[in-house]
Amino acid sequence: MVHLEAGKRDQRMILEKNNYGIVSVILVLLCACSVISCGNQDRKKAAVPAPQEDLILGFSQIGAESAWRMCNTRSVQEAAAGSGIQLLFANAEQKQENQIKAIRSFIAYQVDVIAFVPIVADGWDNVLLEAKEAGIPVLVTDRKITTADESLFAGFIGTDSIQEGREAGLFLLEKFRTRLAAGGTAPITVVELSGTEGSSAALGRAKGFREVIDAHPAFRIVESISGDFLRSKGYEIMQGILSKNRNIDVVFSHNDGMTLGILDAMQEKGIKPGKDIVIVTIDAEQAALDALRAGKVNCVIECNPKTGPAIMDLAKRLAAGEAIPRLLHVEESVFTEGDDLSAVGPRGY
Ligand code: GYE
Repeated sequence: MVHLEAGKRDQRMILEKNNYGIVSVILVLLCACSVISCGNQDRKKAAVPAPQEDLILGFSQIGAESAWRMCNTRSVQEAAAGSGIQLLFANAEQKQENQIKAIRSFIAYQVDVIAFVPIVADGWDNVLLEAKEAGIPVLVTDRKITTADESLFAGFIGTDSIQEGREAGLFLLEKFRTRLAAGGTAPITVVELSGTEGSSAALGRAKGFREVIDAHPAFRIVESISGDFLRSKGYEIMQGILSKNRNIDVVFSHNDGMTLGILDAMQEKGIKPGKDIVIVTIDAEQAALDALRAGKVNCVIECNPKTGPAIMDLAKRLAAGEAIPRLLHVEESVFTEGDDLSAVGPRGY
């Protein structure tokens, strides 16, 4: 037995007493949890709907890579608070393995519903099967997954990335209508800054864009590089491209975050974005609308981050054992340089 000075002994006693206190609290909590989760488990096994007033939603978010993402997070958190739903929120800091860990902890905690934003499309079947076996319905939000078993999730709410890509292509057909009609030999050179590799947002935007411009051989994509939806990478990549090639007609950027970095890099090189080079971007953050008004970008395609209230409504329906629509695409607009933007209010992100 280590001999301690009086003071220390008293302290240790207190600690031990406290330890005992803490230990007993933890024990009670564990019992409570196991009772709750047993209760939840039994209720789920018996497919008895969760009482709405104490609905627990586990939400796995990707991270905080853009103003868009942070608005999406706020929308979810505010909507949960506003509808009395207990939200277990996990920020995965851009890592799929963290999302899988978070979903597993939601299953262990026996939440009533799980919702998540899949950072990439592939690799979810195992953990979603675990949720299914635990009787917990899963809602996929914002980005889509690819799966061999569609029954692993109850439904999707979010953006139609393919349509966003098409809108970008359609704007360019209009913008270069005269040049296309003239049928000149000089290609219209396009640089694409794409989003997170393997994400449905990047895959869809790239696919929709090519669906439109591939029908017009005058367009030539000379570079397509992932900037991971980050402003810093948008800046770096554009700096690199401009140091070796200035013969660029168009930049198609998969999100406003990267676009803001691109504008910085261009202006540093004395290039006038929106004039010397046509810029098409997606998200419709406030900064992008401001750049459109200032003539620094030519087309902004909205991607709506404010899905919180709809997610809470779907979570309640799932917890009540109701079926939900398999696919819900949110309403989105397109803003172009020719539009009267005076009626467009503050974006909130
Ligand atoms: O466009 C971008 C964010 O998943 C649709 O992710 C979303 C995208 C959005 O980083 O800003």
